[in-house]
Amino acid sequence: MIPVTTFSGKTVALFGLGGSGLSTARALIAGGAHVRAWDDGEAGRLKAVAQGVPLEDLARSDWSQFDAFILSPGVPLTHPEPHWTAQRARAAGVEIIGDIELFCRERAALAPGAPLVAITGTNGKSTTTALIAHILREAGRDVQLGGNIGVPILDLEPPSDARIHVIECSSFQIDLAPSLNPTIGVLINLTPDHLDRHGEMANYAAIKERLVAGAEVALVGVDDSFTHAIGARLVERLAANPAEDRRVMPVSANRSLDWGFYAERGAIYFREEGHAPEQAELIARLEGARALRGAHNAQNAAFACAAAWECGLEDEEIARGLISFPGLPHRMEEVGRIDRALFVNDSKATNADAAEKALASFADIYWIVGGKAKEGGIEPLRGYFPRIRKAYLIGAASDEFAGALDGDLPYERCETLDVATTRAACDALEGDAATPVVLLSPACASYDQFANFEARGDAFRSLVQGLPAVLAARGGGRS
Ligand code: UMA
Repeated sequence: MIPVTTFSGKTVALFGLGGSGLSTARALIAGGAHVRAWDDGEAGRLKAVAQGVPLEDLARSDWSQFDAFILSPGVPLTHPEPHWTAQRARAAGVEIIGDIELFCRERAALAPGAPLVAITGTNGKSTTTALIAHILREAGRDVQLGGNIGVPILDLEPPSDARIHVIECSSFQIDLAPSLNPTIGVLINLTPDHLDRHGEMANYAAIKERLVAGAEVALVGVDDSFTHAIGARLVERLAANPAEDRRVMPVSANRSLDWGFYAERGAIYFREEGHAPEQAELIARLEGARALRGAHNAQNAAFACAAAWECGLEDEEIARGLISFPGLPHRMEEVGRIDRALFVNDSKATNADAAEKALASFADIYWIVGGKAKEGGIEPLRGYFPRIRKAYLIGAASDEFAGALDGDLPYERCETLDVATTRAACDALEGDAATPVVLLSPACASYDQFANFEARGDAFRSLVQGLPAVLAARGGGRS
């Protein structure tokens, strides 16, 4: 835990007693603050009481007594309308901040030079964050990994000069962290997302921009128009203010650059400004990096290489980390092999956009798809049908998806994941593909049959582990 000493002796209101709120309350109390916490839900309040966090119904509070207001990231700050607590805080002139801001202030007080790598973007930020942490750890660095990826930042070990904090930041968290100033800031990509919480794209992009604008080294994508514009703006600002000791480094996932880091033909390169193309340095090859298949992972890898390189790692250390990266659960996660067949759990793909990445990464796919359909269904995936041998439909979307596939792709209605897994495995093992892939990439939410996408992916993993016995009972894989 990182005790928050910067509010020692002060009175702080805190709202939202989920994972990050409870962690923040504990850290504030450990640092000597007087915390007054509340949550709309009883479950959070009960947990707080059990952990010795003092409750106060903030609707009845005198807000002039508070030195700060700590808000959980999931609670609306501005859109669709500010939560009532945010309105009360503003009316009383109390600053509204989150746990990342408390970390930044603690870092400034304790160890201002402590390395902080902060990662944001619309897609791929969890994989990139985990990959950076993995590469650094494999190279023997003392690494703390947390933030939006799941471990609240104040649950980590305190910052120090010899310890690197690698932190995933959501737009909600950046919005609550006005003094975020990472050593290395990473902005991977930007496409419209969370607009219900940010009103419009311009506002969402401006919030994301703050993470790199405050960084000593800003690693900024150039492959979409939003990040491209942000990078260009930063370059211009730094050119106009040479006294600012900051750098911008462009990163591309799909083309060589005049300078910066880029992925090209399965490898990651770095080209220094002013160097000729042939002088570009080969950092690492992606061949053999089994958890980094697909174009989207080339982007994640390019950023991770850039961040590790900026942390001072040697090329060989970076290459080793890429190869040994196990990947994140439920994201194109290899969960087994039976004979020639590979089994891949991509349960995190809860919409067509996400499923597209897995479909683009494999051939000879036996595709388990379905659940609670999203708007547009699987229509956007039609271009990938030639890669798919057969689809196995599960869940509430079965009728809709059968309609979309009819006449274009063989399919079978399986209703449940266990039936689909066995059917797909049998067909994959009986077919003539050299490396058939049984892929769970549902393009749907899981809620019709599972508590969440994690439960769906865990169920698939156990089904695959139990498959040899099931297949043996059916006669060696013959249905
Ligand atoms: N609550 C209220 N009233 C409200 C809204 C929420 O009382 O109007 C209370 C709930 O009753 C609950 C608490 O607030 O007790 C939940 O707070 P939260 O939604 O901020 O969730 P935490 O459990 O604190 O988790 C947060 C992040 N959640 C969100 O940003 C929504 C987690 O990111 C993060 O891992 C965690 O902090 C640790 O840093 C999750 C996420 O979905 C993975 N992030 C979004 C994303 O990735 O797209 C941004």
